[in-house]
Formats: sequence, structure tokens, C-alpha cells
Amino acid sequence: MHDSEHRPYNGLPDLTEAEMLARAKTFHELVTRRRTVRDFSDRPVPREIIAACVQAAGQAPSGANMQPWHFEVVGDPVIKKQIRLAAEEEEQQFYEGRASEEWLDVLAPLGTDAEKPFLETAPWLIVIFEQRYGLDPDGEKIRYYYTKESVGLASGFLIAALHNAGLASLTHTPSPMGFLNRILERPGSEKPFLLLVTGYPAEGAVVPDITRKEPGEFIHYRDAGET
Ligand code: IYR
Repeated sequence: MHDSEHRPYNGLPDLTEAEMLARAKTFHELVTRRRTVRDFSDRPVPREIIAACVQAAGQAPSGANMQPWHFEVVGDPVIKKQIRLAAEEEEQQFYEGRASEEWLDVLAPLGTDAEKPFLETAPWLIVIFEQRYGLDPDGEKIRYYYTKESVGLASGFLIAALHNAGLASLTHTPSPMGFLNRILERPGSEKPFLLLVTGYPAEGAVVPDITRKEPGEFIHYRDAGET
């Protein structure tokens, strides 16, 4: 049936249905409390905590298990400043003309603008790169599959892991993000996917008073035995 070697899988805990339901609800409650924060404290966060979260991200499933991602974890204030300056330059153009009125209208409730002080204030910036293809030792291209989906999954793991660890995060996507290749010395085969800002919220940080869809608005069940 399989060409490759396989081994028994025993990675799941042995739970009663009551325990499963309780855990499912606990996780739901945990992620319900996650919000994007734009106002960060400069309080340091030990690298170990970030490392465990990034390593969790690296356990995400990926197309053909190619793991087409690279994470740059930046705490160096000199590099953070370079990133802030370059991001703000792009963002100024975005807010002053590149973005459509329609786009600016939907962003208005979030209160975003071209100023990105959090890129210097927050202790850690995690830049997630999508590897669009690999390179073998001879420099030949190796085809990767579903790279965007894979990197999106890893980013989701990371965001959940940071929240679970008690840290705030901000999914920042200055556009275009090519400056991140230059500053972080990454090859042209890699495309910046997301700039994730993490740390503690500033004292008194506020978030926009927005809500998520109700379950009935985004889930439709077709139970067994209904047809
Ligand atoms: N990249 C800009 C604009 C922006 C776009 C979306 I879509 C957002 O959800 C939030 C912001 C910025 O970061 O300000």
C-alpha cells in the first residue's frame, strides 16, 4: 500500500468524550480571547518562549511535507528600526494613494495608519517567509507544492501558540514587503508572507470593538443520517 516506511501512530491522548468536549470548549474559549493588538509594551520577553512558539509553528502540515517556510526572529533594535523605517515608507504610499477608497473604508474601524511604532517597541518581530521553491546543493530548483497554504497553516499555529503562551500578536502586512528580503538577507526564492509582531500589550492598550461572525453565519452541518 505504501512505498515509504511507516510506523504506528500513537500521538493522540486517550480521552473520554466528556474530556474531549471539555478540551474542545477550553480551546475555543482560549482563542475567543485572542485579539490583534497594535499598542505594545517594550517589556522584554525571553527568547525561549518565542522559540517554543516558533518551533510549534514548524510542526504544521505542509504540501508534500516540504515545510516551505523560514522564520526570522528579530529582537535586535537596530534591525527593528530598519524594518520600521522601510515599512512606514511603503505604508505612507499605501495610505496616501495606493489603497482604494473602498479598502480605506473597511480599514477605518481598525484605526490603522502609516505610523508603525510597534515595529520598534515590541520586543520581537517574527518574519515568516514563504519558500516558493527549494534549492538543492547544486543550486537546482526543487518544486514545492501548496506553499501559500502551508505557510498560512504554520502562521496559524504560531499565532495560536503565542496567544496560548500569554503573548499578544499583530499580523502586519506592509505592502509590498520586498524590503524584508533586503534587510534580512533572504534569497529571491523566498517571499515575505507575514510580519508578526509579538510581546505584551502596552498598559491601557485598547482594541477595536468589533465582533466575529456567529457560528450560524459561517458553519453549516450535514449530520450523518440526514439524507
Ligand atoms: N498594511 C496596512 C493596511 C492594512 C491592511 C489590512 I487588509 C488590514 O487588516 C490592516 C491594515 C497596515 O498594516 O496598516
